[in-house]
Amino acid sequence: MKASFSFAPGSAKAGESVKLTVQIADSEGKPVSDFEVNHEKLLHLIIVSRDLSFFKHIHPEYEGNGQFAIDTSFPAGGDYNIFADFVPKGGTAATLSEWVKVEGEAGQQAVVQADRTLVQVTAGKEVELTLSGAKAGEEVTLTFDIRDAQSKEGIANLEPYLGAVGHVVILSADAKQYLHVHPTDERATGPKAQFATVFPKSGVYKMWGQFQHNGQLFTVPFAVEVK
Ligand SMILES: [Cu+2]
Repeated sequence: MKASFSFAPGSAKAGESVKLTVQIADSEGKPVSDFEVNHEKLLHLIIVSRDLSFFKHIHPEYEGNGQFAIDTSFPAGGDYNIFADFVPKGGTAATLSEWVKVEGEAGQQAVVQADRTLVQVTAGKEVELTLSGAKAGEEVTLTFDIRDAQSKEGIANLEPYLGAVGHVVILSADAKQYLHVHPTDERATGPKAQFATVFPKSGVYKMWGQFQHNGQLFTVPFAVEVK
């Protein structure tokens, strides 16, 4: 299977809205036109910059004949990796990716480094990440502990996002490994949200946890080192 990404009209420029079209086709180039609903959507698109400092998770509209489209924008010029995550009808989950170029002035590029402390503050929330282990090839439980940043009180009324307590995307620092992550209890509402995954190899991985509270979606990034 193949996912092809294209921009209308022709190219994407930093800071400008552009129509991104995704065409899903089989190995013979025929459109794949039936999809299973997975996490409430037919297609999940993850877009990251080369240095993984930029992350976007969006859901294009299905236009039929294996084609999806959405209006989106990019903050700076440079290379972006787009991942299409979907389940063809009767098939197994697929993640297909491609690098695309965005015109315009490049942003500053940083090396992906493991965080020294796994606490992040965003959107009025303080989120602490704990890993049950950090060894390649072993199942690891990721626990996100979500508190109010001011009162430090645990938030126990998280709302479902994409049908579960949260959604986590993990990429290796070179963006070559896209990890599938599953909530251990989809119906949890906080303050703890737990997920299980397996890191395939040693190295630095970046992850983004996405949660919803009071109707507001928030995204917390973490970078961890796996031995
Ligand atoms: Cu999604």
